[in-house]
Amino acid sequence: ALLKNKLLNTVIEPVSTGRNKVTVVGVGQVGMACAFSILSDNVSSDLVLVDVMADKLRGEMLDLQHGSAFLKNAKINASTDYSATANSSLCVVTAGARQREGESRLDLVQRNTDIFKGIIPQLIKYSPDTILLIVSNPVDILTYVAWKLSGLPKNRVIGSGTNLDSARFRFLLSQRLNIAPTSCHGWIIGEHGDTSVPVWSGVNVAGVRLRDLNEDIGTDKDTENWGELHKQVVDSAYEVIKLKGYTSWAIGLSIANLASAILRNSNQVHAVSTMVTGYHGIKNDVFLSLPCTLGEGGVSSIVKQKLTEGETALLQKSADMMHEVQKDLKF
Ligand code: 6V0
Repeated sequence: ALLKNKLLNTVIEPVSTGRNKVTVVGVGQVGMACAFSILSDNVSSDLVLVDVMADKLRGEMLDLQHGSAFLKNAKINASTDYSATANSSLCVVTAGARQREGESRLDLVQRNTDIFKGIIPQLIKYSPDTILLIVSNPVDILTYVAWKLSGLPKNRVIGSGTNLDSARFRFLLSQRLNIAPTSCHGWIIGEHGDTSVPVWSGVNVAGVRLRDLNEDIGTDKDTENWGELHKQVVDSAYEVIKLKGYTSWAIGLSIANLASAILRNSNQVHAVSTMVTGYHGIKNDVFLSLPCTLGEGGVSSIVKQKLTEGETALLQKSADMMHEVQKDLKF
């Protein structure tokens, strides 16, 4: 008899419930930061990596597997074949080209749409009940592309959107106020990119609205120039890319945070990219970030933020721009 059979009396063959199985497509800087954050935060104990670069994929898998004893014994797999992803509760898509120095997110759109044509149908084939969490840029448009290619209901196709921009904004507020980021409340909505909208009308600490203390906050009239913080948020990715070549840790942490809300069915509110048709006067089918409750069904509701006229106008402008780009895309 095999040693294993001398050691163990089998009661049943182990079964996998697959309940918190997560697939990450793309094992570049962003995909690996997402995978690492998801594992080290114990968001999933069953992770599958997919990429087209077989050697890099296997190397990343082995490197993580060697750490599984420190990751609460998580199961870590990788394959270039999508059958390994079967029955994933969540699929995080980070595959695709990234911005080069000075390139905008929108410059990537057709290249990454073509890549998605090979990815999204495969994911859905093996996990028809999954939730898609799109990270590749330009994230809002690619979330629309993923929604189209997947045929999934809109609640189950989510873009990482401005969850990261909001975190950057809260960090910058925290630096200026010397209060922890989680105690500085502020939302960046709209496009994850150059036309994102800071909702200054709602920025608060402990319910005290900063606009009640400085009615010009966020405008050109403000002598303290708080509006600079939003400019810094918009420039964040460009600055980090210029300095280190890519961004990774913050997006990875932000994805683990979203994955946790979804898999734990927590109904946490996050600014994520969702279908916004009919909200804030937006008419076209576009995806932009609004504060959404996240759970095991994906987006279950959208918070009706009271936006000022100016904020609504900015959001509508983003929506028009998304639509302009989308209508020329070739599927
Ligand atoms: P990277 O390090 O070049 O990795 C991309 C990975 O995708 C590589 O390993 C490729 O082999 C893989 N890939 C390419 N084509 C396919 C395919 N058809 N199937 C499977 N895998 C494939 O890029 P990086 O990881 O830095 O960035 C990935 C994407 O994330 C880019 O589009 C970035 O712009 C985007 N980001 C999005 C952010 C957000 O907030 N939403 C933040 C940071 C980056």
